[in-house]
Amino acid sequence: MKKGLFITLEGIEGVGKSTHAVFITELLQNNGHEVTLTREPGGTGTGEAIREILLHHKVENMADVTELLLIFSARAQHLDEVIRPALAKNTSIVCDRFTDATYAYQGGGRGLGKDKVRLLEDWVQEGLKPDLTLLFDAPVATGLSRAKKRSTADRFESETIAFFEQVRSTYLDIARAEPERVYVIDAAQSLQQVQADISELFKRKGLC
Ligand code: Z5A
Repeated sequence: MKKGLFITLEGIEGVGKSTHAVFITELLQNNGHEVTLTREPGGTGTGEAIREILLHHKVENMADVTELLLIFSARAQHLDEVIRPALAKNTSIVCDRFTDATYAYQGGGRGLGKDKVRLLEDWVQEGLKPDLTLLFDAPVATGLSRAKKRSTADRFESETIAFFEQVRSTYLDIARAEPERVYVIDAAQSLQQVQADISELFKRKGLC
């Protein structure tokens, strides 16, 4: 039986995470892996209810710390109900966003800094980290224009360009700090080229 891997997909809005999550899940399944595709915030009944609160426009004046704690509440449930049980059965997880998003959005974008995020990460994850993270990187204008074409803006998507620039630059800092885990994929390329790059990376890593 193949070992279950914890794979996360990251990047600003509209860079193709959800599209590539399906592609990666199928790529792994076609190569004999059992895979659960999931997302954050969400992935469980409790997590999806928290997601509604986090993304909903009607929620006004949410304090940044409240947002951070809600995200980790959803994550605690996700780890307990989905991620840890799957990995224990050697089922791989493909997760559309995880804790790097918290460093990027709450730590960077909201300006809460790394330390509060790290404190919660250590407590809730007890050392569990993704085996592999794909950071889909594209200029903010590219991501936002793709996201706008697809749906109306949620509470995060209504943020300023400066917010998303900070999110993007925090993500790139993480990739520089952890090159053995985080692979940056140029998401400004065509869909076909991005997927060719993913396949090439997975081949190099012996995953397909
Ligand atoms: N959030 C947070 O603040 N802190 C956290 O810790 C976590 C999350 C976990 C919800 O995330 C929000 O939660 C998110 C951050 C916050 N902020 N927002 N907004 P989400 O992942 O559900 O939402 P999202 O980032 O907005 O996802 P998205 O808009 O669905 O983007 P995407 O998944 O990266 O892209 P996509 O849906 O696959 O593609 C968008 C469109 O572009 C679609 O029509 C594609 O066909 C097209 N596309 C994709 N790639 C290409 C290429 N290469 N060429 C041309 N067209 C393309």
